[in-house]
Amino acid sequence: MPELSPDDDRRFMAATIRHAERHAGLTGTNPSVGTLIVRDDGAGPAIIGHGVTALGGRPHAEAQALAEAGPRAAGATAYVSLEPCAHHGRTPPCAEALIRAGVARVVYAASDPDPRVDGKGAAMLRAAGIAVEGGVLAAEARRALAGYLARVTKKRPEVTVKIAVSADGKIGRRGAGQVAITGPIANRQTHLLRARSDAILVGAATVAEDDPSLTCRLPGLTERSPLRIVLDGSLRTSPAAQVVATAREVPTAFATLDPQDARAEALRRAGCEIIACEADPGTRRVALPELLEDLAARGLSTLLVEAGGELGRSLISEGFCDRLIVVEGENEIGADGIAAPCGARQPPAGFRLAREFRFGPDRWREFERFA
Ligand code: AOF
Ligand code: ZN
Repeated sequence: MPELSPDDDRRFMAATIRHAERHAGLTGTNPSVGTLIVRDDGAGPAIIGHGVTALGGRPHAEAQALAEAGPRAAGATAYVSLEPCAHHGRTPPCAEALIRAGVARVVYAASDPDPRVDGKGAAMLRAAGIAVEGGVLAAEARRALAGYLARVTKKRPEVTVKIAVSADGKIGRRGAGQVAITGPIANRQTHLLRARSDAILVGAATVAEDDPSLTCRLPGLTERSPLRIVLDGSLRTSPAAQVVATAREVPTAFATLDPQDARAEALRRAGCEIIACEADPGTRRVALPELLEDLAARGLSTLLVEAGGELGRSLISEGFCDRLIVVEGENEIGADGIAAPCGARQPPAGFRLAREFRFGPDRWREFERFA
């Protein structure tokens, strides 16, 4: 069988990572992993099996790709975006399935930090005489797996802070309620971002000011509205707020310092969950590190923060913001506007531009933290 070249490896791994994106945000606490089985019978390399971690997390990607490839997997190359697992979970180890299928070579992108895997998957494959190559397009795969990797290695979710800023760098106008800054295309993109996140966090000030619903309203994805969390240390949110009024349809939680308060009881009766938080000893406000740790312990891997100025600023300055999305509209708000925590073109120190799109009149910029 002709050998696959390093160029083939990168090309098929890129396709594997793209394939894994299909179930991003839909696999529970499991990462969405992709697998392609490729063989070349002389007419050039061809994909004979493909798999992505199933909705909810199981079966894993490899099992599905191998099932599709059938006996032709023998002698083929398997591309996997994450090191194949080595543990007996609710399914037998994928490394074992690859060995049993007789694949000749396994190429994977990112290593799996889960202590039950962590190199053991690769070792099992090598011990069975399979050629194993790790680290192919590792950075791309790590980006796609960022939520899972943050939860396992940093014990906190991956945090994306998203802000919409006007052309003059404002996020709204005090006392004016919701101010439209971005247009329909960028707004749909925001809803897609919500659908792929495990939870959305906003500050109580944003709820008081904008009264947002924070749901995903894309056709076909409305049931993908993530958990809404309002950071409200002293529970000042009005029971008439939209997030409270719809708490029985869309899961909603309040992160507070006063879980025993009568207002907490009223929110519970309205269907909200109350998350008891620790206070930061200096500011006496909800301590963000502990809250993030608590969310990760609940199995949340990706947190989208639709930030007002202050919460965004705190997350960025405390080093918890992994990805910053700034959507810049074309209109100006004026001198009475609320200043954004950062500029749309000039990211905070330590961030660099990763991707940029135009959505109608709006500019969507994604900055990622480096170092
Ligand atoms: C793979 N392929 O498609 C995925 C993997 O609870 P379990 O038994 O499903 O195991 C969860 C762990 O499996 C998870 O922490 C991660 O290490 C790995 N995910 N591994 O070989 C896959 N989704
Ligand atoms: Zn597995």
